[in-house]
Amino acid sequence: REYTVAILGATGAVGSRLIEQLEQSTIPVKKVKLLASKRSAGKQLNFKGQAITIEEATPEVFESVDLVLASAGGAVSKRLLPEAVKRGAVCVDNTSAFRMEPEVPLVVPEVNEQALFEHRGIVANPNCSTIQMMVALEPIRQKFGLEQIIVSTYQAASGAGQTALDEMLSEAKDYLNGEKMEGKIFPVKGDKKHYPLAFNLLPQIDVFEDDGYSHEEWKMIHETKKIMQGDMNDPKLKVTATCVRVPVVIGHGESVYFKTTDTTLTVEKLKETLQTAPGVVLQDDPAHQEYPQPLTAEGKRETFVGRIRADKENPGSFNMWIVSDNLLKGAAWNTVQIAERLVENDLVHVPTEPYLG
Ligand code: A2P
Ligand code: 11C
Repeated sequence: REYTVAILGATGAVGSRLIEQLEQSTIPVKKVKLLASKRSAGKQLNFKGQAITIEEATPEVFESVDLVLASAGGAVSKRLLPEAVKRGAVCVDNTSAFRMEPEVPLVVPEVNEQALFEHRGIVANPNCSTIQMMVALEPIRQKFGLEQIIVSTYQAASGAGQTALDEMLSEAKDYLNGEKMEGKIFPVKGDKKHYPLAFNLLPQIDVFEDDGYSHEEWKMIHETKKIMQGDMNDPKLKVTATCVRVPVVIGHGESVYFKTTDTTLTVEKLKETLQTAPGVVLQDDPAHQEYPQPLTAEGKRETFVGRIRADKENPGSFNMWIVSDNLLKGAAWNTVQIAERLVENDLVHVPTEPYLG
């Protein structure tokens, strides 16, 4: 079987990587449709060297589409993906629109691929900072049990999209030219106040909840529980997070402190486990100053792990440092990887009782 694949949000930061990852994937593609807003309709982008005209995303364009890879924002997904499912397309959604719906599997293939078998038309791709943490921690959880995760993130500007990234780069130019930096997008487009990100750190990603956590922190906590335990509220695994935007272009960093259930566990055993874990590259050699960095992770599909240290006062607890390309494993590659698994398992069919939002 060959598939007609639509990329929704094809002109965006993730969209351009979706095109590239689909070009490199094992999915037999019959036809590609590139979709964006009215503003981009009529412009052209290449797929495997062939110019394709961008179409405005409307419900009707999904007629005869088999697979949709969506990354045009939550509101667009909410409006259009049910329309695509109605027309028989299976959707892999990179936005947060449906992640917490019980009918929608939230999938990191290295962790919970089996959840794909339950899909009812829409599969959700987790948040970028959640995905890389799952890839690194799941093999540890499987072997040694996991009781608690305390994570602080260092998230790149590109996580907020292409226009936000462009703003940070122009702020940097202004700063170096001795001009005043004027932030209009960060920390959150449309929020009450804005601050420059260049040469700065912003401890706010997404809007704040009533309890003082940012929505990005909320996502890391609840998505982790849904992916690892199947239930976003399961209290068994304790998770807490602090999310910070840093003036890095691509690549999220995470400092993770975790408590296993094995008080005899050593750094050596952890390294052995991570060395053979799917999707993980162990980069941990302090003697040679080898550790993960955003600049070296950029453009790679893997999740890089290093700086593993035992908490000497709490046996079974450890610190480690995780970096991955937020636009690839954090977004486009995980999305295409899910699509590959749907194809391999012959799951590109909308069931008789589809989930329509
Ligand atoms: P466009 O370029 O036409 O605005 P990013 O996350 O990098 O900001 O990219 C957002 C993506 O979502 C872009 O491809 C953008 O297309 C697309 N998009 C934004 N609004 C809509 C909409 N109303 N319908 C379809 N696509 C949209
Ligand atoms: C960021 N993690 O870095 C966000 C972007 O839920 O898919 C991804 C938002 C999401 O700003």
